[in-house]
Amino acid sequence: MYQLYYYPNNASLAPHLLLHHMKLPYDLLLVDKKEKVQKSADYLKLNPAGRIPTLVANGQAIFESPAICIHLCESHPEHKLIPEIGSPLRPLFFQWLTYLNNTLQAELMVRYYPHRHTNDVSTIPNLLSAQDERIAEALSIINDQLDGNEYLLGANISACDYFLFMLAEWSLPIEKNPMTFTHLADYLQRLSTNPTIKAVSELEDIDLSPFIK
Ligand SMILES: N[C@@H](CCC(=O)N[C@@H](CS)C(=O)NCC(=O)O)C(=O)O
Repeated sequence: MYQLYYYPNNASLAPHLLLHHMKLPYDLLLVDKKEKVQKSADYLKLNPAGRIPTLVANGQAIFESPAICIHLCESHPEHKLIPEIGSPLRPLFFQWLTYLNNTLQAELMVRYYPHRHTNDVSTIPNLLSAQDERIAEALSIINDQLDGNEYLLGANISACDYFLFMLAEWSLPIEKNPMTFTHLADYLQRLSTNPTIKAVSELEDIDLSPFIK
C-alpha cells in the first residue's frame, strides 16, 4: 500500500499516473496548497522541502517527483515503464526524465513562481516572457525527438511519457504551447486517449479538450 500526498495537477500528477497505470494499491492524500499545508510541521517531517508530492512506500517517505517515478518503476518492473538494465533505452530513459525534470520542469517552476526569482516585482513581466522562450526551446527539442517516435523512447510507453504529459499540461498557457509543435501535438492527442490519462484527469479535474486537434 502506498500513500501519495498530492494536489490536483501539481507535480504529484506523474506519480499518480504511474500508480494508476500499474494498478497499485494507494491512498490519495490531499495536501491543501491553498491553506499552505505543504509548509505545516507535520508535512515537513515527511518532506523537508515543503513541496508536493511525497510518496510513502512501506512507511518510508520519498520526495521529488522523478525519484518517486523511478522508485515505482523499479519496484514493479513487470509493468515495463522503465527499460531493463542492459537495454540501450535505459540511459535514454534517464536522459529524458532528467531533461524533463531538470530543464522543462525547472523553467516552468520559474514561470509559475516568478516572485521567488526577483526582488523587484516590476521585472516579473520580463521574467515571464523570457521563461516562455526557454520553455518553448525545451518543447522544440522534445518535439524533434517525437519525429517518427510514437513515444519519447520509441515504440513503447514509459514513465517519461507520463511525466511529459504532466509538463505539457502545465505548458498550455504559453504562446508557443505544446499543441503548436507538430509532433508534440500528434503525440499529446494520442496520449489524451490513454485510459490512465483519461481516468486520472477525471479524478484530478484536468480538461483534456486542449489536446484534441
Ligand atoms: N522538484 C520537485 C518540485 C515540487 C514542487 O515544486 N511542487 C509544487 C507544486 S507543482 C509545490 O509544492 N509548490 C508549493 C510550494 O512551493 O510552496 C518535484 O518534482 O517533486
